[in-house]
Amino acid sequence: MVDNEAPRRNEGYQDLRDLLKKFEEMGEIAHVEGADWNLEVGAIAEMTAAAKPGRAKAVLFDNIKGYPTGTRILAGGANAFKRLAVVLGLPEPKDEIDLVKSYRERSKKEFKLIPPLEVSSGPVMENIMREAEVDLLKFPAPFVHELDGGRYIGTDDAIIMRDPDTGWINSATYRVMVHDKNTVGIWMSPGKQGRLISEKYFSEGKPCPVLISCGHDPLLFLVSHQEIDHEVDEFAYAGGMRGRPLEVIKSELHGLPIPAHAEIVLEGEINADDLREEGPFGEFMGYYASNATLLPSVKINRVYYRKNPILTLAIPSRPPENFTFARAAVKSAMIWDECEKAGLNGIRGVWCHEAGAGRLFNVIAIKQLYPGHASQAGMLVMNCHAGNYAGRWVVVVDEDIDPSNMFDVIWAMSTRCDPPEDVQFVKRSWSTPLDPLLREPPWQNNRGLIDACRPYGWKEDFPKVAEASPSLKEKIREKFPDLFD
Ligand SMILES: Cc1cc2nc3c(=O)[nH]c(=O)nc-3n(C[C@H](O)[C@H](O)[C@H](O)COP(=O)(O)O)c2cc1C
Ligand SMILES: [Mn+2]
Repeated sequence: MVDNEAPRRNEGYQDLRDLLKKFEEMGEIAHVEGADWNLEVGAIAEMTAAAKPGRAKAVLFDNIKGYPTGTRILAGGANAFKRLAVVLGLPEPKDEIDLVKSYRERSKKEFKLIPPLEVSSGPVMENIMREAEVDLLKFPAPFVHELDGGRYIGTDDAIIMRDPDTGWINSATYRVMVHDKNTVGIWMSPGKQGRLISEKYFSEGKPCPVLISCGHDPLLFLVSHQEIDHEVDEFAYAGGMRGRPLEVIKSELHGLPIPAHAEIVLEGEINADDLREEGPFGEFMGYYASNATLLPSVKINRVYYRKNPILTLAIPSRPPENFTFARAAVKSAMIWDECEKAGLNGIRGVWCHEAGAGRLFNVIAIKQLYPGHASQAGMLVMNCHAGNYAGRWVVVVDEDIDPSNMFDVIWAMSTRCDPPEDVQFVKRSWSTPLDPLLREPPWQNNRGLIDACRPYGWKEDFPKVAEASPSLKEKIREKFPDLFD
């Protein structure tokens, strides 16, 4: 049953094209003409995002070398305060924690899963290539970084699969390399939901049906690259976030749901017995941590695409990356929610720092209410589903510290944390071959929990902070306004 009574929060835009018009009016798009898909597109996207974390414009490439006018690439769609607020249907935030709080408020008050709505057609069906017509080189898949092993058509993508046992649809972002005009490779880290689903098909000797959406509304990318609970359909999650169902069309070959307003969607099967070399690819922790490997290849038999298609592009690299701000904001809110649902009291803020690629350095602020509270908070951040994969550091701070402000966090670590007492280690956690510290399977890593709160036992006696009081600051601001413009 589709819930059509739900509020239509994102009524303002229907798909990526409408959204681009809006971003244009907001002055949030940088246009680039004539860039080469070979290294230039990737370097421009990487460099512009890194120059202004959380505030860089999205980059729209047209007249890409060797491709017709109108065949475009969009990089960093939602990766800034103003644009992320539009995509999430939230007011423009003042700062990081304000964004996290308004996301949470919305999800607490209004959020429920809204299943996708099946429709008979949509813009993605404007063009279809079938069987021998399939030619992936029609799209300007970029060769992203100098040491990569090939061209990547899927970075800001959504890999859509159906669990053969339950019918659950999973949508996830996994990188997709082009092998040739009708073959690609999808790299899925051990334990990822799509990988578990594909292994079920393989264990029965069957190929795994798959859709690969390579251009779409940034909301689809946001839900596909977050750690959403097992057996929760990301499309229903996206529907819940926007307040109306995502429209989908049944695919021709496998009846999988094609987002009706997507730009480019490939359909095929993953074949466990046809292995091809995939990678290497510069990855999100900022390294080439793993070499090329042999992976099941994906034979593409259908391509559905809009006129003048737009490929969406995310650039994993040395942080800050062109997707890590948006990821950090949503992940911070999800971790906060999960900790609260696990019973944690007194949370004042959570922020997943971009320097940790939005995963490896996460900070929670609490008002300490009982002995052991800080350890509990740190362990929950480290082990809840949204915070677990590929983590490294969790820092717990008191409520007077803004967890998104690195200066404050370092001050707390420097003055309230006694290393041998306040740093704890957790071993054998869920990581990935992309972790530069890991050299072989099983891909498990070790973590540090830094308790940078005032020691609970004597926190009331902890030395007072040497800083003008809020009331004195206020008086000074009023009396000498010119000093503080
Ligand atoms: C730009 C980008 C690229 C990613 N590439 C991969 C990848 O190649 N393989 C992978 O396992 N996870 C990749 N991830 C992380 C997954 O998208 C993320 O863990 C997500 O939760 C997976 O969905 P699932 O929980 O349904 O498996 C990527 C994330 C982003 C933002
Ligand atoms: Mn999933």
